[in-house]
Order: sequence, then C-alpha cells, then structure tokens
Amino acid sequence: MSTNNNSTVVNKLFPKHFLWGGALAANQVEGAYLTDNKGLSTSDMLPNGIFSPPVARQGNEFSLKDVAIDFYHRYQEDIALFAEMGFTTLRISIAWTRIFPHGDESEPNEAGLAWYDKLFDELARYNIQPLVTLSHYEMPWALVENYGGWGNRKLIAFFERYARTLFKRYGDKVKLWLTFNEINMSLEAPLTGVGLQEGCSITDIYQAIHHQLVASSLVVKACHELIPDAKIGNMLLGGLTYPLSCQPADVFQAFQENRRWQFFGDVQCRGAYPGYMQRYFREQGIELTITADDIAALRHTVDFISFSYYMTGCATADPELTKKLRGNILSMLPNPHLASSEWGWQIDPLGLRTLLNTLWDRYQKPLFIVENGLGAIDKPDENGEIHDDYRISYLNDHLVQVREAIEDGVELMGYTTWGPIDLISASKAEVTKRYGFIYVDLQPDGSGSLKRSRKKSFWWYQQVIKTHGASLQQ
Ligand code: BGP
Repeated sequence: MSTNNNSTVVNKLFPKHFLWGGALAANQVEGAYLTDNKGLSTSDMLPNGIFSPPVARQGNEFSLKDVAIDFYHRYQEDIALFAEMGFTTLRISIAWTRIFPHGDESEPNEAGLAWYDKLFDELARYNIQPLVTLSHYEMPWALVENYGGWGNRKLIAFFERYARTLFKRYGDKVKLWLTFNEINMSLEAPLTGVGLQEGCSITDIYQAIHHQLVASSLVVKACHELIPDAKIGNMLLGGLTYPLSCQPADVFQAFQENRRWQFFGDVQCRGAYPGYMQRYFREQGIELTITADDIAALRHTVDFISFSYYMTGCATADPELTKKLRGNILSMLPNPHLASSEWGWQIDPLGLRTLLNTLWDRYQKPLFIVENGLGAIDKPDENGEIHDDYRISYLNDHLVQVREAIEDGVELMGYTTWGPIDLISASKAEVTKRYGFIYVDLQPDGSGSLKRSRKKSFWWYQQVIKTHGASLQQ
C-alpha cells in the first residue's frame, strides 16, 4: 500500500516471483501416438472424449488425438512462441505410456525418456520453468486390460516406479510436480480417472480412488526424498457449488456437493480421511480395504494445491427441481444469474476469488491455478486474423479477481491458462472448441496445415505478463 496526494492507492500488481504461463496435456497436444515405442493409453482408446465408451483400436480408426497438434515434432516452434509471450512456466504432462508402454515393465523406454529431456532442455533455453503432471487423464491401456486399472492394488507400485524413474531422470531439470490431474473427476469419468470399465460399482470407484490417493502420497514422499528442493502438489477440478436458494436445506445441499470434491483435497492436504466421508461410506454401504500401511502412507501430504477453474453451478435439496433443471457436465444446476460459454459452461470470475479464499482458508497451503480459459469457436477474418475479444474479456475478468484474492491474503504461486495453443478438447475430443492464444490450422476432419498463428489475445497476454497485471482492465 502506498500513499499519493493524500489519497490511498492500493498497489495491485502481481508479485514479481509470480509464475505466468499456460497448461498442456500430452494426449491433447503431442500426437505421435505410437512413435518411439509408445504404448496405447486410455486416452488413445477414447477418440470421442473422456465421457464416451472406448473403441477397439485396430489401426484404421480416426482419432484427432493421434496427430493432435503434433507438438511432439513442433515443440521448438511452440516454445519459442510461449517465450515470446513472456511465459515463465509451462505446465505439461508426461505420457506414462512413453516411459512404460504397458505400465508393468521393469525397465523404462529410453526413447520416451529422451524426448522429454529434449523438451525440458528447450524450456531451459528460455528460462521457462516446467510444471509437470505425472498423469493427466491417461494411463497405459494394458493396465486396464490386464489388471483392472486402479481397482488393483498393484497399480500403486507401478505408478511409484514410473514416478521414481522420472524424479531420478529429471530431478535437476524439473522442480515443480503434480500427481494426478483433476483427481476428483474419477467420480464422473471412471475409465479416464481410474481405469475402470463400464459396470463398475460406486464401491469399486472409491476403492480405486483410494489406491490412487495412496499412490499420490507415496509419490510425494518419493519426490521429497529424491529431489529435496522440488515441490509437489495435487491437482483438483475446482468446482464451486452455490445453493439455488437461501433455504437452509439448499445451503446444506450445496455444502455437501462441495465436499464431494473437497474430500480429495482433504486427504491429500491433511493426510487422512475426513469424518464426513467415513459417514458417507457407512451410510452407502461402501466398505473399502484400507491397510495400516495405507493410513501411514497418506500422511505424506502435498506441498501446494493446484486446481482448474472454468465454471460454477448450483444445487438444491428439491429432487424434483434437480430433475427438471438440466445440469452441466459436472451435474451442477445452472445459475440464473450467470452467462454461459458456447459449450454451456457458466462464466463466473468472482467465483474464482471465492474459491481461492475457500481453499486458502481450508488448507493454508500455497495455491496454483493451473487451468483457466475459454473454449470458443474462433473464426479467422478475411486476412486470416482472429480477434478473440471474448477470450480476452474472460481472462481479464478472471485475472482481476485473482489479483483481488492475492490482496485478500491468499498465497498464490502462479497462473497457467488452459490451452495457450489450440489443442484437442478432453470432453469431446474436438478441435472446434479452441482455447489458445495461438491458432492452429487443424480442422475437425483432421485436415489443415497445422500452421501456427498469433491471435489478438497473444499480444494481450504478453502485455499482462510484461506489466505484472497492470494492463488488466478493472
Ligand atoms: C480439464 C482438463 C483438461 C482440459 C480442460 C478443458 O478438465 O484437465 O485436460 O481439456 O478441462 O476441457 P475441454 O477440453 O473438454 O474443453
């Protein structure tokens, strides 16, 4: 706070050490889905997105993800563009199937390891700090077929071996790690989240989640042992549910809905299952196998909390109303006070400030916003340029609220927009829904030159980073 001409001026710049960048996931950008001995992943088996059933891959089916935006071969050009925007961090994920193609090998695939070495070296050339997700919506398909996915306790050891391999190999290049992307999404998309196929019960899902939570904790422990100067966080889908009315029953319903996903954060940040979850398991007849070793493992809690933020929604205690109102992909009810994106995701910048404060109050651990952005249809004008003012306005309004949250006292490490370059969407594996500051000439039928070009938002984000947020419009 500084004073100027007797009036109080609040200095609302983002802190100097704040990390700015964008976030990608291997299966949504890399392509090269069988190159350098890569194995098939759950994502490869879901060419229509994370909510659709898997298809058998016999070699001639079409999936946009097979080539995606060909980041595997074009990463140098893309990183140069990120550097031009002023990125100080880039969130990427490592494809487990590049390192252990089937998940259960005793030795890693050197060709896969070597490719990520090149990627990290390229980032280092520009002083861009990698933020690496160990598992972003994919796992070896062989682990689903041969072991039943995370329902099988053996997956814990396979994942730990995979993570230890990465920590040993990249320990001097990567100091920021995340365990599982949106770990709470397993409740909505069990195959993507925990490798469980159709017909699994809620008990199966929570048992698989339990194994994943134990694996996450063991990997935190391994990271602390192997790279003492690194930090490792969890990654939550940061939803926020409001009561549809101020009736106490609706307020309580919304409170419970929020706990459905906060539970994951509670275990990963506090190191034990919360009482409300134990009650839920009892009442639903969910009996989990939890060993004494599991309980000890869970005590290894994360260093920071990362999360994605796209939308909010509502809940009511009235079952009839719940049926009548159409929910969004997260089964939240629409909020009559909010506008929606072209994909029906309700836009709520102030909700981000609420969420940041909620998480900070709850855990008192540093936070990191690792996904936020607007999926929209971008139409090039007659000169081939894209004037994506809608994206600029979405991001501007969210960042203004982020800055407010920092003023509130929230400790925030950084901000990475989702999809700094156009990529394949996760929910429906489409390319029509674009998030990037950089346009990629790729069409829904797979045609296109894959040429990259800068959108208007490219210059806007460059300015935001350069001015530490001073260029944002209040
Ligand atoms: C998150 C995922 C990302 C990303 C994003 C946007 O849930 O972590 O992988 O894709 O959502 O979703 P979509 O691609 O479906 O628009």
